[in-house]
Amino acid sequence: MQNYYQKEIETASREELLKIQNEKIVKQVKHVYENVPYYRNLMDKKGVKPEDIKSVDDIKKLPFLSKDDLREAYPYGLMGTDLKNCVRIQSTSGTTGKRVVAFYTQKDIDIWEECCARAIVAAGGTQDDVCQVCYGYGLFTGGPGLNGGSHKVGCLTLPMSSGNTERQIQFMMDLNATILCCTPSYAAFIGETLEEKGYKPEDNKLKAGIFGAEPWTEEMRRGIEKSLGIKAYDIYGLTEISGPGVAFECEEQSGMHINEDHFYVEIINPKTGEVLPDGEKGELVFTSLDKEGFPLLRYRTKDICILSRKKCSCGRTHVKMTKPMGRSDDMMIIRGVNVFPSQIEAVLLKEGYTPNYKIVVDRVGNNDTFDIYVEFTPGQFSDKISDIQTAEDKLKGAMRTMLGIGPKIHLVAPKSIERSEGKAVRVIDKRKLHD
Ligand code: DLL
Repeated sequence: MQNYYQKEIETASREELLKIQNEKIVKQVKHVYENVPYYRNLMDKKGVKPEDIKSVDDIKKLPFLSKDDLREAYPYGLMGTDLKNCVRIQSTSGTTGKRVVAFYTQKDIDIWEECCARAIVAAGGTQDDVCQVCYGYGLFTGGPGLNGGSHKVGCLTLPMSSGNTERQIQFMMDLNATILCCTPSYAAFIGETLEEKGYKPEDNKLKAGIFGAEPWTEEMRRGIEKSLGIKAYDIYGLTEISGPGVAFECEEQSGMHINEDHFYVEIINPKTGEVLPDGEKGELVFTSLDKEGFPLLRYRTKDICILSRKKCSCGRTHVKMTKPMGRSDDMMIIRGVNVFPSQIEAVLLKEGYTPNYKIVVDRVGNNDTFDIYVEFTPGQFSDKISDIQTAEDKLKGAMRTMLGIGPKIHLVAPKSIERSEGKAVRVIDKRKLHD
């Protein structure tokens, strides 16, 4: 039997869906033009008026928004309503300078949680389930989003947040968790830990997992499914557009249905901005059709993927996106945290080092390793092990404060990191995250 959280809209015909989108976009553009001066300026510069937008076909006339705009308009410049109408902010993980602060009205939160509820039901969730949420709670959207979705479905919710694996396992076993929500790398780690403790997959009551927030492969999916004895479903989202639940996998496990009644999606050529047809690979762009607090239009995600409108056996009609196949910027996701090389550079300069460094990211088993090689400046150079250790620890602490995760620091002799004649290659990412 097929299960849906909101059957009517999840299985609406394309015509019905289009009608809803067309009605919403006309209202939304008018509202944004009248209430968000920052975006009104962009529209004026492009010579587009709200009257020019009569349907979603006209969206391509609108200007794009990028992370740079978000930074420029930080913190309140892209709000669509008075602060007093908002009830929550969420933010991207541990990033200074690049931090995105998104505002939500109660209606925004309800819709966001409904999107997460759709994902949970698509993974087989019902009110008989015990849903263990070990995404981080707080500013990160993972915990609050899935927590809200789990409540909406009526699952018994275990708001674990991330970390403390011993406790996660104890609760999972003692309280018979049936659905696990966390990053795929943490799911794999939980699986390994269970195995080390001598548990077999059939010893737990889990039946499904809802994993996202970072890239993962089909191979990793198979590993997690085997070690936990579950079906593992992908979920996608980003803070700017709401959080998890922008798109989610159904039982076909072959791409994620985008909640098109709330988010209009385009794929563009990241170099030219040209809109590409379904089936072509490009950058995902979202327009929120009914967000009140933070109503972004044509937001460039930097995530590269392909859309497909092939009929899905689950009965859902909403377009599917492939797993993100990479990014069109230099953002890395390490242990679930978004990291930009520019942040690392900022810490090095602040701590008195030169920006001669190399970042090496790898995956050992299912865990990300994160190493930064940094040159001592000639004045700081020491060959005393204790001095090196102290300096490495201090730099690691500064990195942790900036990034939210601590890399392993290797201080090396001045001028020992090779110089490049062209573009410096500072990041070596050895993980194979895309099939
Ligand atoms: O990661 C929201 C989220 C929480 C999604 C929990 C799923 C589950 P941000 O911290 O703003 O929000 O990071 C958004 O993470 O642009 C992608 O590059 C990446 N990302 C999110 N989901 C996936 C996924 C949350 N399923 C950025 N596969 C996005 C690959 C993903 N990458």
